Amino acid sequence: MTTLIQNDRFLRALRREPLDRTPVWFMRQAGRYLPEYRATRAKAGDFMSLCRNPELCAEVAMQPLERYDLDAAILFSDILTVPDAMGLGLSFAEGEGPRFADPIRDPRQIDKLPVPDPNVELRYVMDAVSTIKRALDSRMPLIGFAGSPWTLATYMIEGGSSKDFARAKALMYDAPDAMEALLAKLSAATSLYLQAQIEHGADAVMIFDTWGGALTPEAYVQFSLEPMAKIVAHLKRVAPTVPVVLFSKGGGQHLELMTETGCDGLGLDWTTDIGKARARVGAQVALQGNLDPSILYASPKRIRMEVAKVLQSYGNGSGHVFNMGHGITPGVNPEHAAAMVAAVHELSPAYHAA
Ligand code: 1CP
Repeated sequence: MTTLIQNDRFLRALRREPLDRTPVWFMRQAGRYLPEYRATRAKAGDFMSLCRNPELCAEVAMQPLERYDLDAAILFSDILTVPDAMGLGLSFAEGEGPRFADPIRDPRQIDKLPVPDPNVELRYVMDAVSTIKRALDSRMPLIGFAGSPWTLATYMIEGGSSKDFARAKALMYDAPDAMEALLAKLSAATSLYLQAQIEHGADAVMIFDTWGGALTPEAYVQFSLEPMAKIVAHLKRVAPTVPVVLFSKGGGQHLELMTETGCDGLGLDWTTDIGKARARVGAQVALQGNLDPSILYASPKRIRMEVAKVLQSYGNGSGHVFNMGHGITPGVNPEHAAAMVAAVHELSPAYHAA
């Protein structure tokens, strides 16, 4: 049974239904820029212990909602939980990025990788979804998420973050069949993972393709888009009414192809003009974005001006979810995020007048 959600602006915008104002949430809204997040993480010990504790996940997922008048909550977890569940051994050292103890260094490892059962190896994520849902008490929708197969593959092959994706791209060019086998496995694992998040209460899901923009247009289609399209097709079969948002950072030139996957919304980074994107694909999908996250380092007055420009560029009517073009960064003053949210509240109703 589905319970009615009190504030459903986010879901209505994804369905491009009429609204009173533009909904707003932001990527990494629960994170290191908030002192209360840092306190909870300290209580957990480290980042993965936080992710494995459903009560603390709910605590941090709710923190931004207490500070700001937002229209969606997002699951607190990470995209790298899936490769961890495939046995690669994820850890986050203090002040450093992610590390895999057993990265893929030989294509022969790929065939042996298991497709995890989300209700077993990723049980802690499902428990976090259920616990956050309970804490939300139907106030607003909960967004579930996963990484794109390509983005996960880069971390699995590099063993962590990378600037040039040297190993991942070498494998892609020298052994495309091995790369496709890895991506197929990740598509299967991610399809089940997102389906399980929906079964535990996620009201919409987003696929983060953070590194899709590092590929040539041809490689993007083969190695990033196609594996994501398989996931969208699976979700549309098992949960046709749950909106799916695709976000390829640096993927502004591929919006038409992304739309053809059958997704409901596209996340845009700040290098794409949202008005021009709407003219290209706005009749078929909603658009989410796309304030430059660095604007939050400027003054509240300047932030308001830039929010106004994004709203004006999208223009009249529904189909826009206000967000930033990427996650909020740890050095941002939380008051500046408040200025962004307030500006969306004040300035967006004019674009929804009957
Ligand atoms: O030190 C800490 O407390 C850890 C910082 C942190 C946080 C708050 C990491 C480590 N992950 C997260 C949470 C997280 N990650 C969320 C939670 C929900 C929210 O948005 O509030 C989400 C959606 C992610 C997704 C994620 N993790 C992405 C895709 C989105 C993006 O930002 O591009 C990626 C690439 C990761 C990998 C990751 N997790 C964390 C780090 C430091 C990294 C590496 C990033 C890189 O390689 O540059």
